[in-house]
Amino acid sequence: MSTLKKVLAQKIAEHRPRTTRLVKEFGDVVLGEATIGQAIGGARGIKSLVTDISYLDPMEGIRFRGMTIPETFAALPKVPGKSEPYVEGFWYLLMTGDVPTMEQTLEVVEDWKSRSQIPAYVIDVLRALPRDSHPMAMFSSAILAMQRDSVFSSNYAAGKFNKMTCWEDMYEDATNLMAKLAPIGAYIYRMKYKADIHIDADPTLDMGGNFAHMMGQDAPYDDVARMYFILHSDHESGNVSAHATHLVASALSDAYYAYSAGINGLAGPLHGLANEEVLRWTQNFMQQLGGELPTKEQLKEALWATLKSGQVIPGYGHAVLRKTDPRYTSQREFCLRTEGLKDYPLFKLVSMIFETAPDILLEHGKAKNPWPNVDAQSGVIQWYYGVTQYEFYTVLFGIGRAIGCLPNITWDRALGYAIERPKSVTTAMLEAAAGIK
Ligand code: HAX
Repeated sequence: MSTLKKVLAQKIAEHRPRTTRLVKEFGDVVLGEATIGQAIGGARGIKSLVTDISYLDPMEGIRFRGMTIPETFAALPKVPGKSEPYVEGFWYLLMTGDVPTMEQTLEVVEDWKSRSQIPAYVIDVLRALPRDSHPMAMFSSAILAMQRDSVFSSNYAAGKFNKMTCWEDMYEDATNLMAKLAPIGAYIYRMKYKADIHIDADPTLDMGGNFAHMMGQDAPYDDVARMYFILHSDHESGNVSAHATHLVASALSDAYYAYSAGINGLAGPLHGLANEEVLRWTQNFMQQLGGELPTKEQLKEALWATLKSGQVIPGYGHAVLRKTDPRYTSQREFCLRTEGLKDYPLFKLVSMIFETAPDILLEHGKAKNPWPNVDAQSGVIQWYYGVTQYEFYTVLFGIGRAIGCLPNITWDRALGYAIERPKSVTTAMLEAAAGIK
């Protein structure tokens, strides 16, 4: 058994009594009450999910296993000669709550390599889809197609389900799936946008390095990929992609069914697709100006025109955060310290939007959070490094998001979280509760 799996087994054994005690002895303790606004308004703020993998504070932003983004990046083992940490080490951290040593990290690197081969039938599925299918539809189809290889489902069908040990099958599925996501993403990219000419994996590289290699991207894109995947990994389990994954897995569906569902949620423009929308918006706007940067007045007009036409300003606002997303700040800092990128016109435009949009959103008076989220900045970096096909950006997000969602559902299984089933009420019931006659 790998070190990671052994440590995970021990952590699960230690954690289980806490969950059991809470349910048995304190199950009736009230956490908060739902309002009519929350029932109609997307269950915003209702505390009814549990995860220890990450926590999102409205003012501070994300903490991964208790650590802020800068603390996380500083703590994790770095790829020799590179500036960003191993994605594999981050996976170990999210799974176990422990910062791995270099040795433990390299064990995961090798484990992922041994599981990373894309099955031939997945290539067939991808090639059978119309070439103009959205890359997220392709990505989701590829994940779903691999369900036939689920260890959990085949053991379940063979009558081998055991509530105490079934997390191990989920762990195997989660790791098998995680190891294949980056190669699948790169395959979709090259098939759709690079004349269908593919690059074989380089067995000497880590996940981030290999992804850059298979995409056909030179350094420092490998570090960009590592940073991007880590930053997009998780944001508590309440966001649409993580919640959809958790919800589907709660029916004892396997990791493939569950994460395909998560990817489908991520493909919505109010969620992960916002990074594509940001680029579409900024590119269209710059095109209208003949490639020039706008004046502040022109920018204000364009932002107001978007709002007045009933659309949202993509990359701004958040369901939980009430300040600038630290993931935005991290990427902005990356741009500011990268020669060439800091003076790049698209980055300048994104910075101008950062200076302008919050005031406009405040004046508009609707958005509870006028500040940028992760998606406002991520596309610029991709564009700068030559990945200009912005409809692909959410696939990058989806590779990263799995690093959070898959450990989450492994722990869901380990702690025996129940099938999810919130209660519905009728509109008449709400009217009665409100005292409306
Ligand atoms: N532009 C214009 N209006 C906005 C807005 C924005 N960026 N953000 C919120 N609003 C509006 C909402 O549409 C809502 O209007 P209605 O009352 O007419 O329905 C009102 O302000 C209140 O919304 P809220 O409570 O502030 O925000 P929600 O929790 O309902 O929604 C969203 C959060 C992220 C979906 C929202 O801010 C939004 O649509 N932003 C733009 C799209 C985007 O950037 N999405 C990515 C978010 C981060 C993420 O998940 N990445 O994957």
